[in-house]
Amino acid sequence: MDGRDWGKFLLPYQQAVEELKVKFKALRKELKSRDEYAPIEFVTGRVKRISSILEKARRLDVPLDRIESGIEDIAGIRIMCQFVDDIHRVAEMIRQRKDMILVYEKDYITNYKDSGYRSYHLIVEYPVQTSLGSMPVLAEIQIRTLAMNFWATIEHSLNYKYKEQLPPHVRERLRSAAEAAFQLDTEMSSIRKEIVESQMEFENSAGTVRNVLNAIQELYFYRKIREAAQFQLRFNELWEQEDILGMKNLALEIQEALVRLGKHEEN
Ligand code: 0O2
Ligand code: 0O2
Repeated sequence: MDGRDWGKFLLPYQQAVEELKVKFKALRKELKSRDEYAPIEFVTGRVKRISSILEKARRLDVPLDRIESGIEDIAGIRIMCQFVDDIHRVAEMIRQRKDMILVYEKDYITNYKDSGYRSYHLIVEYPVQTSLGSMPVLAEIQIRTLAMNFWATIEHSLNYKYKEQLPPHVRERLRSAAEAAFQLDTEMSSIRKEIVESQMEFENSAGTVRNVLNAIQELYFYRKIREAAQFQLRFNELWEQEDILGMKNLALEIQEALVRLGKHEEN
């Protein structure tokens, strides 16, 4: 049996997973604030368990002194997207990054696995900064839609439970469930435009409501009680009628009123 110090061996992988999670979560945040729509839904990550590393080394015939290069997913990051198109956008962003080097890609979306598994995998080399200097570690980034993730999570847990000895009829049903997940993704992609537009519309109207309410507060602040109360009444009416266009016009009117009062500029 290998006498290596696993704690020490896994340390750079843990660091890589933590850092990559922070980086991709930050990317999500940045894209969201810039785009009002983020191609990344959520990010998870894990370091492979020692028993799984040993099992994989045995299955792939990787000598234990070569697992650093022979097993590519000791550090694993998973990026979940709403739509299939988003997967390609995220993959392209990873290809362009300067803080990791793309080693190779596996397109299990076009070439889905026999099990029915679909995902886009990128194997990257990520330099971890240690006290002894920079240490490159391999990491596997899996990019998938929520539907692909739903299927893979359940299939993985069933396989785990049945120790990869799933009865043939169950395998067959899982394959058709994967097909159903794929149909769902296709259907969602086809209405994507409408979904994205409605998301942007929502963010937009939420912003308008915020602007109107803040401006009314400002009028109260400057003791323009009558104007503020009138605007508040009109706001209530428009809110009741869900009149977005009317709300936008009201926002403009209040801004103009504030400018006229000369109060807005003074601050
Ligand atoms: P939020 O805003 O709470 O969702 P960490 O504590 O950072 O070391 P982390 O990232 O919390 O570890 O753990 P993990 O297991 O890597 O990732 C879990 C993250 O994925 C959490 O987000 C979960 O909320 C999110 N997550 C898991 N399943 C789903 C899901 O089905 N839908 C969505 N939208 N998110 C999911 P955070 O980072 O805690 O942030
Ligand atoms: P974990 O940590 O349990 O997820 P392999 O194909 O396994 O001989 P390879 O080529 O290194 O070896 O890996 P591959 O297939 O490119 O990707 C490995 C990872 O992809 C797996 O990790 C899974 O996370 C995921 N994966 C691949 N195929 C399937 C599948 O049929 N079902 C599910 N649910 N996930 C799959 P591990 O090793 O399972 O580790």
